[in-house]
Parts: sequence; C-alpha cells; structure tokens
Amino acid sequence: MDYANLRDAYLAVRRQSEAIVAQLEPEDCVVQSMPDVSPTRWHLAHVTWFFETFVLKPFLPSYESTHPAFEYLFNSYYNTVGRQFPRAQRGLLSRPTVADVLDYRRHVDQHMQRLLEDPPHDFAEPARVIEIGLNHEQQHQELMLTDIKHVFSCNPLYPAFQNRAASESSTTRQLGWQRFDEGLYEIGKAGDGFAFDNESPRHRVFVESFELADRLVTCGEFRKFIEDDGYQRSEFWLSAGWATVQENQALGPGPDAWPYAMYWQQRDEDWYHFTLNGMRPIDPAEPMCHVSYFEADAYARWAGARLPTEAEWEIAAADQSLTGNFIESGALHPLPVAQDSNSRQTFGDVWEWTASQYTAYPGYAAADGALGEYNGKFMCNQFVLRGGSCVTPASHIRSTYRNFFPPSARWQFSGIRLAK
Ligand code: AVJ
Ligand code: FE
Repeated sequence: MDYANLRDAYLAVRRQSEAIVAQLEPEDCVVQSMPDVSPTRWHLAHVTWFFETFVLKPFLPSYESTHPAFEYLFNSYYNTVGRQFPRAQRGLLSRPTVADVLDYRRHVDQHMQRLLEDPPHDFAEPARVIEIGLNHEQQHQELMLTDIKHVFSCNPLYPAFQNRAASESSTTRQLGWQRFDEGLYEIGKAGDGFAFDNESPRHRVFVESFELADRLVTCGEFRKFIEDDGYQRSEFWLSAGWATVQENQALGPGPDAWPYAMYWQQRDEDWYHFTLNGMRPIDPAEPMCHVSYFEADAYARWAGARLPTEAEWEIAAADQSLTGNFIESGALHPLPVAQDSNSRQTFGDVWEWTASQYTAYPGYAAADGALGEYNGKFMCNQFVLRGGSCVTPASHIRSTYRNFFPPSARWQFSGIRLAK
C-alpha cells in the first residue's frame, strides 16, 4: 500500500466508524449490557488510543497527549503498555462524555494526518502499524454493531438501529453437498496483501476426503432442532455445552436465556427475533445466526453431520469470489440465498464456526513488543470462525482470515455450515 493510499484509507475507515455512531444517541453509546459488550463510546476511544499509543507516541516526536489518563482507560489488554481499567466495568463511566471522545478522535486524526501527509524518510514501520490500526478499527466497527444489538435487545422498547424492511418470507435451495478429494493442501496467508499474524505461516495440511454443505443452515432448519427437543436431549451435546445450557436455563426470559436460540421469542405459535432492524418475524429461509459453538455442534450432530475444520473451510473457500452480504449491503442481517442463486454463502451473512481450536500454525511466532499481544496470547480455549458476517466491512475479510471466540459466545453474528 503506498502512503497516499494509506492516508485515504485512514480517513475512510475513521469516517466509517463515525457514520455508525451518527445513527445513535449519546445515551445509547454508554451502556454495557454484559461483560462481553463494550459501550460504543469505549470502542470509539479505544481504536483512537491504538493510533495514539502505537503510531503517534513512537513515531511523531512533536505529539502531545491531551488526556494522559486515557492510556489506562482505553487500553484493552496490552500488558506491555500498562494496567487496564477493568473490562466488565466499562459501562460505569459517564465521563469522558461521547462528545469528549469525538474531540479526542479529532485530535488524534489531526496528528495522524500530519504524519501521513508528510511521512518521515523511514516510514515503513509506522505504515505497517497504521495498516494494523485500520484493520483493528474495522474489527471494532463490527463489534460496535454486534454490541449495540445486544444493548438494544435488553430494552423492552426494542429500539431499532435502523428500519430496513424485512424481505418477504422466502424460500431457499435444497441443501446440497460439494465433495473434495483427500490430499495435501496449503492454507494460510499467501501474497503480500495485509493479513493478521495468526494467518501465518502458510503451511501444508493433509485432509481426508470430505463434503461441505453448499449453503448455511437456515432458521427453519434450526427450528426443527428446537421442536425435536434438541435443547433437552443431552445426547447431542458436548459435556461443556450441556452444562452451559443447564446453567443458562435458570436465567429466565431475555436475550441470555437458553434453551432457545439467542434473540428468539415465541409469541403464540409464531417465532420472532430481535434484529438491528427491530423485532421481526423469523424468515425460515434465512441463515441461522447467534449460535454458540456448543449449539452449532449439537445441531450438526442432530442433523447427522459435523462442523468443518478450518482447513476444510479454507480449501473450499480458496476459489470463491470475495463477495457476499457484508456491512455495505446495509441489511445488517443475514439474508436467504435465492432458489436460483449459485452462491454458497461462503463470505458474509454469518461467521461460520469451525471444529478447529484456535491455535498457532506450525512455525508461528508472535511479534516482539506490545503488538505481539494482539492475537497470539488468545490461543487457548477458543474456536476458529471463518468467512465474515453481515456486519463485517467487505475490505476486511479474506479466505485465510481467522476469527476466534470461546465456545459459549453467541452474541456475535455466528452461524452454521455443515460438513461430513
Ligand atoms: C478477533 C474479534 C476476537 O474482539 O478481541 C479487537 C478483535 N482484537 N481488538 C476481539 C480485536 C483487538 C478480537 N476478535
Ligand atoms: Fe481492540
């Protein structure tokens, strides 16, 4: 990426975050509805802190921080930088205000523009970090939408983030299977475009022959699992998943209530779910969303199939075009695949749980210093998800991209593709 493009990219990504916030009221931006959720205001400040901490402080000698306390408040998890304000208490802060944080963004943007418009001779290292910072802000754009959905879902007024009309209840293709031969394949970062460190190094994997579903599991299909008492039958569940179902059943109604799928509600005979477009009837043809790894895995076992490994997923994705229902479509919700479409829904719509633990690729080493804490230290007790979702920016995703969450997490836009 040349530096003029980097400047344009910087401004575009920063404006995109502000466009999301423009649809919210300040009161929306300060709520933390559960420990996993961060207030919008925190996201806006944290991505700004990233540029201040990792670009301006080391690479722009004239830079002066206007709010030294932000180093502590908006540090997410970088022990190399210093101590952090506790994650679960981010919603306790009424100050700095949303307006203060927007001022902080402008201050950092001005200095970033100074650096980008008049880059010093040895700009390679700051440019590399700025590129990480832009990809980082895109990750937080997805998290802002994911988190505000949870915040709104806790409010009995069920506020809508936007008001996109729902598609008419539709039909989808019969599920088909695509077969892949056994063999030695390569996965991981290829070429010189941006990738996170956890996608490297590219390496060989041997896979047995397998079959992959040619579309995502739908809400209608998942509903059959519910109606077949899937949440009451331990035979489908991993032990840790079964324990999670039991614990959460005690919580009663609300977005965190299991047994039913997250954000689902039954009213009389009809099913509704909460979306970024408000409460809507569930279209049985649309992709199932907001399932945990445990639910995805139990569903797959009930369906007589399994989840794909990340290698299988990437092998199948390698020749697919990088198109799909991303944030830019404006739906902010997974969409059904039409009867006559040959899309496999590989990219966009929902993140697809894989059966692969999130671990280091052979030969992986985290970078030295604070940015080495970005991905590597989370390689324990999480599973890999692939493909991006309807709240992922299109330019953020690629076939080698590895997202990761703990197996009980279900507030992400996460869904199911079957393999066998
Ligand atoms: C890759 C989505 C799990 O949410 O912590 C944000 C993304 N990394 N800031 C996360 C991330 C640093 C990360 N996930
Ligand atoms: Fe972050």
